Amino acid sequence: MLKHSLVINREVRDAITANQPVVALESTIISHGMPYPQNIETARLLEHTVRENGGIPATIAVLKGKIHVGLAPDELEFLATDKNVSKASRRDLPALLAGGRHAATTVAATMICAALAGVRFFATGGIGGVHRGGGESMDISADLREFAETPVLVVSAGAKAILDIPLTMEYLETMGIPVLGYCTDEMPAFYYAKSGVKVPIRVDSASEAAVIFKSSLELGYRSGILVGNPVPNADALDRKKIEACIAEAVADAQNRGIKGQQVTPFLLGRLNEITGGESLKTNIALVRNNAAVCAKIAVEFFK
Ligand code: PSU
Ligand code: MN
Repeated sequence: MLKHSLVINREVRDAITANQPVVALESTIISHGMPYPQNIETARLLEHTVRENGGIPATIAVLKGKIHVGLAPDELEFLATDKNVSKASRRDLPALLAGGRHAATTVAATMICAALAGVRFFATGGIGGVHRGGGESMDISADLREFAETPVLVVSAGAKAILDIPLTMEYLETMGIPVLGYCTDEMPAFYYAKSGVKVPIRVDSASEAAVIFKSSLELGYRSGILVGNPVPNADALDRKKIEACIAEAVADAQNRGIKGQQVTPFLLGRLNEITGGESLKTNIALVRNNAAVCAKIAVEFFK
C-alpha cells in the first residue's frame, strides 16, 4: 500500500541505497513560513547548501496525495506559490493521502516521511514547541512528541522564540529526547543565540553528534535527536528588541483569535511586518546554517 503513496526521486533513492548522506528539508517553511519570493529562494538555497557540504538534499511534501521525497524545481515553485497547499502535521497525513491532496509538511510530518524513506537527517529553521500560555491553551506542537516516535536527527536553531522555551525544554526532557547544543551550553532561541536554558548535552563537532546518534540507534531507541544550532552572531537579532516585537505579535494573535495551525504562520508573518523584514532575514540565515551543519553531521555518520 505504502509503496503507492511514497515517491522517492531517482537521485535520493540511489543515495539512500548507497548509504550516502541524504538530508531531508521541510516544505511548511516554504508554503507557510515565508512570503514569496523569499520562500522559493530559500528553498533553492537550502538544497544548494546541503550539496556544498557534501550531502544530498531531499525536500519533502505531499503532492496529489503522495509523499514526495526529493522535489523537482517546478514542484518547489508550486509549493511556494499555490494558495491551496495545506499544512500537514502527523494528524493530517492520513486524510491528505486518502483525499489525494497537496500539503506542505511540518517538522513532525517531515520526520515521519523521511523515516519511511530511510532518511535519518533533517534540517529545519526552528521546531514547534510549547506556545506562550501553553499551560492554559494546551497549544503544544506535535513536533515535540514526534521526537519520541521517530528516529531522525533534526538540526534546528532551538525552538522558535515565539514559544515558551523553558516549557519546551521541560517537555522534551519528559519525553526522554536527547537534546544536543551544537558548540553551545544553552538552547538557542531562534532569532538570538542564547535562551538562558541549559542544554543537557554539549557537542563541539559534527562527528560528536553523529556518534551520539549512532549510539542512540544501537540502544534500540526509536526516538529522534534534537540538535540546537545557534544562529550565527552576524545574523542574530537583539534579544530585547525582538522580544518586544514578539510580545506585540503574540498580543495581535490573541486579539484576532488566531488558533491552531494558523498560530505559527501568523506570528512569523506579523513579525516580518513589525521588524520591517529583519526577522525574515535572520530566519533565512539560521535555516541555511542548520542545513550546513546537518549535512556535516550526516557526512560524519556515514564515514
Ligand atoms: N522553522 C522555520 N519556519 C517555519 C517552521 C520551522 O524557520 O515555519 C515550521 C515547521 O514546519 C514547524 C512548524 O513544524 O513551523 C510548527 O508549527 P506548529 O507550531 O503549528 O506545530
Ligand atoms: Mn499548535
